[in-house]
Amino acid sequence: MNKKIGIVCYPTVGGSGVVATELGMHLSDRDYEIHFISQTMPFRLKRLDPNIFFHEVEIANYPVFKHPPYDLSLASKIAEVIDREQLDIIHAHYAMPHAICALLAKQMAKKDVRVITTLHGTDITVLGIDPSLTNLIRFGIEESDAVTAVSYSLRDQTKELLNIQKDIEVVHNFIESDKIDEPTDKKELKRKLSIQPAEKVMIHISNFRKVKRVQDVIHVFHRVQQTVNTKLLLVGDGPEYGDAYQLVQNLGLQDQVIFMGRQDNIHDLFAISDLNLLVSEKESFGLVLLEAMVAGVPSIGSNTGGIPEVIKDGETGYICEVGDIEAMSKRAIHLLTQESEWKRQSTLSKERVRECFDAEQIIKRYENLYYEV
Ligand code: GMT
Repeated sequence: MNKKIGIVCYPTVGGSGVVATELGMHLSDRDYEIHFISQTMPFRLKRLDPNIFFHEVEIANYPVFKHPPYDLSLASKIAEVIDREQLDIIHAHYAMPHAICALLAKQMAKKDVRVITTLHGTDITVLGIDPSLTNLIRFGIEESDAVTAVSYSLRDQTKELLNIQKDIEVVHNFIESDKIDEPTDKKELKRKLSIQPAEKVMIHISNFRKVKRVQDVIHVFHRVQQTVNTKLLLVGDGPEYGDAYQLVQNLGLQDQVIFMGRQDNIHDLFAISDLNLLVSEKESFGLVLLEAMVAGVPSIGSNTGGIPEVIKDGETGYICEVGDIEAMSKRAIHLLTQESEWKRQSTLSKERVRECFDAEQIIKRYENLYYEV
């Protein structure tokens, strides 16, 4: 048996939880013993695996607490699991509060452990610059035994915004690029969604937070559909859902935009899509871009954060400035009407994801780090 790793993450829908869960499952295949410590069972953790354990954090609730102290319960649970299961490493995903709780647990536990923190995005770009949290997050980073960031952009921002001297290793997010595709009956799926066989499909998948600029996606689509026979799939849910829905009504696009809510089977949706849009204000990586690439779907992304590290401009999609609806629409129309260019970029997308973001090589980077610390 290899090392014993405790993984602390947000279990619900969200890229950092997906990355943490996938990492744990890959490590268990490599004979590591994995202990997830979280509020609820990570949502992607569906399969039964004798090397994977889940430890639920019980939150102490008592009338004197105005807010039940989840963070302290988490730290206490991590310490308990370190000692009982004799963990070697705690890998905390997302600085707040996970890195800080892991460090507190390390001090409480009798067994010596190493703490690795992976920074994912808004833990730095939003929370890290909140004056009430900056010092705490800096502490979490400086005191961790090793720190990784999911993009060069996030590493540089962390160093600059928080004035960090410590080394931060960049380990990009990953995906299984050689997964055998389950046969998707594209025609049937399009028919079920009332999409004509010849119609093009644009897609946007997110948690519909302000930062994702879902309204820009709709404005781009509004322009594109004036030239190209196309439909838009909006997948996900979140605070901007209502406004997005209203905008679609106001623009008279209700017959062409399909709101799908949260969906599990993203692979099938990409199988019928021609173009993916991720035009966020801030985005440290954009995991959904990898899902699109695996399916051979080029993306239009905004020039922010880690997006330009994932999309190769002019090769696997296009990069446009944040909010530049006109440029995005032109690029989209170009890709949806120039079939040979679309095919070229579709092929390059599949190649790039295999070369640069394949789970096999990225998991090795994490394994090396575990041995280094
Ligand atoms: O930081 C967040 O907003 C949440 C986080 C999450 O849990 O989904 O998203 C971040 O981490 C993902 C996984 O590494 C990245 O793919 C996302 O780009 C990143 N989100 C932002 O930077 C807005």
